[in-house]
Amino acid sequence: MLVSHWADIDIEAPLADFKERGYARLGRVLEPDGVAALAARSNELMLGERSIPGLFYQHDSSTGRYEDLEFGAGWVGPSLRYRKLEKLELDLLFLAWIENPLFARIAHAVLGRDVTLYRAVLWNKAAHAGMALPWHQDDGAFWGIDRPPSLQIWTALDPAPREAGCVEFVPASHHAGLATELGGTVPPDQLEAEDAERRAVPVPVEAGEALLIHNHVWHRSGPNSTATPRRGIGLSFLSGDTRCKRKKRKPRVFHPVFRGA
Ligand SMILES: O=C(O)CCC(=O)C(=O)O
Repeated sequence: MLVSHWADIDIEAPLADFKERGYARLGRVLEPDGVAALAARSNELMLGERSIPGLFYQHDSSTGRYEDLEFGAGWVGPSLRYRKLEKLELDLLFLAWIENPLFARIAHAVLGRDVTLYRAVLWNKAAHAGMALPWHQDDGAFWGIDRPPSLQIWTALDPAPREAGCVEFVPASHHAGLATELGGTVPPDQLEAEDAERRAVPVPVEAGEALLIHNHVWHRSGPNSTATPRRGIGLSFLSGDTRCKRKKRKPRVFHPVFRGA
């Protein structure tokens, strides 16, 4: 599925951008047959044509508003309007993509020899649907880990122009760390203070392109007003020594990746 010239892809320039701005374009990394296979697999999973025990589902809200999302409902029947699917590593086709040698090179460069997977998510916005995901950061008390995560790699399975709800960033916002201890959604007073609306940079991509996303960079995405879905695979990696801090339930043990690389 990976482009054949992967070993020649320069990762230094994207990694420098990632460090400086909190996000970077990696360019086209997934071949069209891989795009087609992973997109088809995404739909099979959403339509229940293939079922994988342990896969996590969250459907779009009926109003299309993020605030109205129903948490904990999981699988609610066949629908192409699931907002996200998590634990993609349970699916062998997705796992093959997650563990590709280009991502291994990048993850080792950023995180060291031992790398684990915090989450592997299908971010889906159905045609003429999907919701506005507000400005947020991917860390904080809710993530329950003992050190800040940094590296996420997002791969487009469809063209994601602005109208389809491409991911947008406030460049360099990651340098200030977490906006709140809890993490997640950035509060309105901070958005205003930092002039987020004016500084927002939409990053449209073609199917098969990938982005590096720092967990702390402020990012968001809009609804999809186009006639095609907008699907992306978001992978969050951790350094292998990161531990889960949760106490109420058994601490999570993160899935090791790139052991062979
Ligand atoms: O794909 C999206 O719309 C959101 C992606 C995102 O927030 C993430 O990867 O952390």
